Amino acid sequence: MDFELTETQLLIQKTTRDFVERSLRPVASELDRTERFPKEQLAALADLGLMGVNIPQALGGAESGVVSYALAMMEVARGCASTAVTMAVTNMVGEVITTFGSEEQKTKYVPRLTSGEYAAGSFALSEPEAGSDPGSMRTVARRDGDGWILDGQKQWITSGSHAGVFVVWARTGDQSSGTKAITCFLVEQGAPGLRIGKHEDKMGLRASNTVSLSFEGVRLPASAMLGSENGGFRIAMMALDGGRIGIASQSIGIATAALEEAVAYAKDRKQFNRSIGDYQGIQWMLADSKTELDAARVLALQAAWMKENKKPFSKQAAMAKLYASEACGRIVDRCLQVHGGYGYVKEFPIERHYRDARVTRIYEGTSEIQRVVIARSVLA
Ligand code: COS
Repeated sequence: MDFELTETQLLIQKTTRDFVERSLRPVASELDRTERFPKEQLAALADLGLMGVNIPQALGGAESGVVSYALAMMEVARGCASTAVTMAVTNMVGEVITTFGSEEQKTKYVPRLTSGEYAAGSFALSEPEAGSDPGSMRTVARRDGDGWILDGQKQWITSGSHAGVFVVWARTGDQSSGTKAITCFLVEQGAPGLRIGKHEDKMGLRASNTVSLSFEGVRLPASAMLGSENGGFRIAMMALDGGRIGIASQSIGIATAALEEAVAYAKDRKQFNRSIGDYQGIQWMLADSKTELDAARVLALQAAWMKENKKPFSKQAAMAKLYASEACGRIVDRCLQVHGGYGYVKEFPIERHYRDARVTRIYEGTSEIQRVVIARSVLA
C-alpha cells in the first residue's frame, strides 16, 4: 500500500493550486455575484491541460490519469466551485467521446474540448420528467434515410449556452423499451432546431451556466451516433460512474475551502478575551470537519485509483460521491456556524461555499440514487 502521490500527480496538484491561488480564488466571489461564466479562466485551465486530464495526449489531453484528475478538481473547486463543475462536465464529455467515439468523432471533437477551442462540452441526459430515472426519457430519435431526426427536451444542462458539442441521449424504440432502446448522439452548438432555453436562477454555482434545451426536428447524419444503436444507456451509466468521482472531488474542494476559512476565523475572532478557537465547542467542530474531509478524500482517491487501474469502480464512485457530498454539507454548515453572524452575509466566502455545496448531494445522481447503486452491489 502506498499513499504517496506520484511526481506527475504532485505536479498537476501544484500547477493547479498555483493557478487557482493566482487567478481563480481572487475572482470567485465576483464571478458568483455577477453570474459571469468563467470563460477566460476555463481557457487558462485548457492551456494547463486540465480540460482533458485523463485524455490521451494524441487528442490534446494531459494523459495524467484519474487520480490526477481528482486532485486537480479538488484544487479548482477549492477556488471556485462554478468553474469546477464546468471543468468536470467538459472532462466527462471528452472522456465519453474518447472511449466510445469513432476515429472521426474523436479527432473532430476531443481536441476542440481539450484545447479550449470549445469553451465547454455538455452532457444532455436529464429531462423535465426524467431525472433519477433516465430510462423513462421521452426525447426521441427517428430514422430519416441514413440519419436521424431528434425531438424532445432536456433539463439542467450544465454549460448549455457555451458548449461546442452536446452528448445527447434519445429514445430509439418505443417508450415501453425503457433503458434498452436509448441511443447516444453528438450534436453541435447551432444545429438547426436546437434551441437553448431558460437559464436557471440557481441557489449556488451561480457562475456556471445551467439551461434547458429543446430539439425540434434536429437532423443528424448517421455519423452523429455515438456507440451503437440502443447502446446509449450503458454509455450514460459508465460516464456517470466517472463523473461521480469528479463531484466527490468537487465536494472535497468546497469543504477544504470552508474549513480553511473557519480555521482562520477561529484564530482571529476574539470573544470573552480569547480566540474562539481556544474553546472546545469550536475545536470539536473543526476536528469533526477535518476528520470527515480526510475520510472523503481517501474514498475519492481510492475510487479514482480503481478507475485508473481498470478495476470495477461503480460502487466505490457512488460511495465517494455519497460520503463526500454529505460530509461537505455538514462541514460547510459547521464552518458557517463558526463564523456566527458573519457567516450569514456575503462579505465572507463561507456564505458562497454553503450555497455551492448544496447541489453536490443532488446532481450526477442524488444521495438516494448513490445508495441504490451501493445497496445493489452489496446485495448482489
Ligand atoms: N455501468 C455499465 N452498465 C450499467 C451500469 C454501470 N454503472 N449501471 C447499469 N448498467 C446497465 C445494466 O447492466 C443494464 O444493462 P442490461 O439492460 O444489458 O442488463 C442497464 O444498464 C439498465 O440498468 P438498470 O436496470 O440497473 O437500470 P435502472 O433504470 O434500474 O437504473 C440507476 C439504475 C438508478 C442506477 C440509474 O437510473 C441511475 O444512475 N440514475 C441516476 C441518474 C443520474 O445520475 N442522473 C443525473 C444526471 S447528470 S445531472
